[in-house]
Amino acid sequence: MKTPVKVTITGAAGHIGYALAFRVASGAMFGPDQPVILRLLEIPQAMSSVHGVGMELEDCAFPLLYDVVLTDDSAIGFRETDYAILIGAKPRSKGMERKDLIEENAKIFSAQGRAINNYASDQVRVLVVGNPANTNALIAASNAPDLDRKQFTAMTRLDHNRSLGRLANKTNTLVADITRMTIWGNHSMTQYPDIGNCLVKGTPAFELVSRDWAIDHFIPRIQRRGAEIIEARGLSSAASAADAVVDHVRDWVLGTPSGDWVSMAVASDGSYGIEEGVMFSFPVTCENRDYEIVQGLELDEFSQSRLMASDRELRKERSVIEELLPKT
Ligand code: NAX
Repeated sequence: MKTPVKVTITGAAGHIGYALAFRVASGAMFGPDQPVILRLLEIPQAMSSVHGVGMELEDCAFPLLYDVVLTDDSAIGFRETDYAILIGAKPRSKGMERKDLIEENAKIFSAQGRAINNYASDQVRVLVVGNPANTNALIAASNAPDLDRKQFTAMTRLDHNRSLGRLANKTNTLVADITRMTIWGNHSMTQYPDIGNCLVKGTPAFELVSRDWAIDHFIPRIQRRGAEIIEARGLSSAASAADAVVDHVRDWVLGTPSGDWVSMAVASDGSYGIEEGVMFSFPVTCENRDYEIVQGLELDEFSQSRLMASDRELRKERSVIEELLPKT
């Protein structure tokens, strides 16, 4: 058996954390021969609830689960961790402006960035899920000066998977028949789900669906899918979000299939004219816990304008928390 990997999940008593912990413990994330140690990090008010999660994990008797640590202390939660999955975030309360939401979360994620810098493995890989995910990832990475920016990512995989599901449904194919889906930009209403490079059983998607369908139906549906789920369930996406976390980390670690890519929000290196440093969702290929932004894709005027709109929004979000970013 391999040495166990340590996985920290913040907000583990919440909806997504609860759906995720069991899948990680079952081996869905790292494979059937990789033991795991879970560190479930919560706020003091949720410790009773997270103890219940710990009890249920014990009751599952997962052979791959070597240990579970329940804590509200980030020094313990992130100690030597290999993977930090940051889900816990301050939700938007009634009357709260988006600016206030960004500022409140910036405090949480700057503290967690510092804790990861100080306590985690120097090879840690970080995935930010809590919203506003891209900007939270930016502030966490900025507060971890000893780590590489490439160790920090934010999640747009749920949007990516939603897009695969929708296109498969429309073309009456299987999601496994579709490659090269891309989500560009922010995990927000400005995200750009792009099927311009998609192949469906090897055929360009735009030979099977019209551009009008993409613009008038597909893009807005993906952008509003979260609200659609809330309307139907009365609760926000949880199982599908946890599933997207599993997919994101699994592909980052084990690699993307040849000829395909996935969407991850990562620090821009200036590719496609996006402001350097902002956490922007790009098509990426992964290998050995590393990623590369796919280069050289052709973007028409429509696509360019969508990317720029999301870039503008991310710069604006960054300007809200500029003062909280450590000076370099
Ligand atoms: P819940 O409110 O059910 O759970 C959040 C949990 O985080 C709670 O148990 C809370 O006690 C804990 N928490 C809060 N602050 C914490 C801190 N400083 N340290 C540790 N734990 C803390 O929310 P849930 O439905 O699980 O959603 C969690 C976050 O994911 C939200 O910000 C949500 O907006 C975001 N999402 C992001 C998605 C993405 O694709 N990037 C999609 C799903 C989801 O909307």
